[in-house]
Amino acid sequence: MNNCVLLEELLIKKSQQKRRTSPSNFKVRFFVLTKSKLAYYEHRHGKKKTLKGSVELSRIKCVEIVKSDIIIPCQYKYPFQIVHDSYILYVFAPNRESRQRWVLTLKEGSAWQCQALGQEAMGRNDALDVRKNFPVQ
Ligand code: 4IP
Repeated sequence: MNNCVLLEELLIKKSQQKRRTSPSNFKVRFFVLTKSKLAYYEHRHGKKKTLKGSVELSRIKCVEIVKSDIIIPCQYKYPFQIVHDSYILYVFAPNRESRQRWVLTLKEGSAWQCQALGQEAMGRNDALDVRKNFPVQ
């Protein structure tokens, strides 16, 4: 049940820079959202996709659309951010509708997970704080 796919699409992600020496780069990844996690894969036509990373929905603190005045340095121009653990995953959708779908479904999914695990769901104030503290680059 938790493995059933809610959304899947090719999107672009920015490296999360988990280490001080991590590069800042952008990769096209195949994103798959289920009721329990968001996973992203390297996707090459005709080849088996390789898992590159995943985030448990219960670890997500905030999901928000990102507003930016600067030029977006990748092909997809509709960014949103997923704040989890102590990282921010910036993801770029190809159009406004796609971004809206991902943001809403991720918000719902993480709220379900938090409820299921008896945790406090992410609140509106978290989102506002995060946007203040992590302006878009
Ligand atoms: C990698 O750069 C990729 O962008 C990784 O993304 C990213 O991991 C790494 O960030 C970054 O160092 P190189 O391929 O040039 O090594 P992906 O996993 O999609 O390939 P994240 O964590 O963003 O998935 P760090 O911070 O994990 O090093």
